[in-house]
Amino acid sequence: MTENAPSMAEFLAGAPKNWGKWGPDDEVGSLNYLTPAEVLRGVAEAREGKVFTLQRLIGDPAGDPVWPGREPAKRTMILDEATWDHDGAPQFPGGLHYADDKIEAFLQGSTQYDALGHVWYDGQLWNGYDARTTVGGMDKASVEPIAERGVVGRGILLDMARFRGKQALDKAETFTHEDLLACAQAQGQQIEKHDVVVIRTNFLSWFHELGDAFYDGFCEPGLRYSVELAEWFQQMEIPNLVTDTIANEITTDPDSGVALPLHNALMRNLGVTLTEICDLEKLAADCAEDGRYTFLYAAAPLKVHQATGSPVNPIAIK
Ligand code: UVW
Repeated sequence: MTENAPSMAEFLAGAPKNWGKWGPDDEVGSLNYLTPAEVLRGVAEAREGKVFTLQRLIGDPAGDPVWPGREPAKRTMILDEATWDHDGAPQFPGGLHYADDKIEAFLQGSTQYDALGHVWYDGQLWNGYDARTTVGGMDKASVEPIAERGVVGRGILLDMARFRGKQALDKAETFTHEDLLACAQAQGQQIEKHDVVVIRTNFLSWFHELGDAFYDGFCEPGLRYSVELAEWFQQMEIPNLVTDTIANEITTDPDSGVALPLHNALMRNLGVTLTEICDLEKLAADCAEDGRYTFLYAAAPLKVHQATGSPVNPIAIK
């Protein structure tokens, strides 16, 4: 982190806010835009019955990319055939054997939804909730209300890697909403109001190519915060930003040195949920093949009490 970076509040001065728009008790923010009519607009995109799951494999033998400081999920076998196959092993009538396992995982570790209260500054979360409500578990703006309602609407894939003629975007490569619009135009589609915006960078393929060196000078590519960018999200009433990177934006703003400002501009200030570390490769290949980049997007994060986020396996249906 840059020593003399401005504070988040200074950096985001003039950024738009949606606080209070859905009442003083709201905890799902821009997901409110996904009304039943918007669900049906998404359903209309499911025309061929092709299903794509967007979750990365937890416990992938090839490794799990995670935000620095977090660890990949660890799965442990608790019961297997070796458990039952010795003297003194528990016996069930009829000779029942079964396998049990458990995972120990950061809820923000793999493909995940961020709760709106996941990030904050100046002691306030989304909608103005006091940041002390996070202590010991999220009393406000946790993932629970998001999981309770589910996320269903029209999704649009913006394949930024393909648009820029690259196998994958590079470290610290940035783009803006103008680039997203140009990408959509090149794909022959338009981003519409209330679309779930899904961005492919394929940056995590570098994780598999570089191994541990992936984290040297860690700086992901992605959207770069500006007031205009935040205003575009607000005017387009985008409910959800989904990407295949760990944190959905350039890790550190190149000029100011501020880390993850878009997290705050979108989640804290506008109530736009973030979905991170998706696998968009099969979906992107299909979109490139048939030239159709829109689909029904559906995601059901897990209902975890007071959690800051939740693993999820989003689905795109064309
Ligand atoms: C942080 O907020 C640090 O990480 P993420 O939103 O990518 O889980």
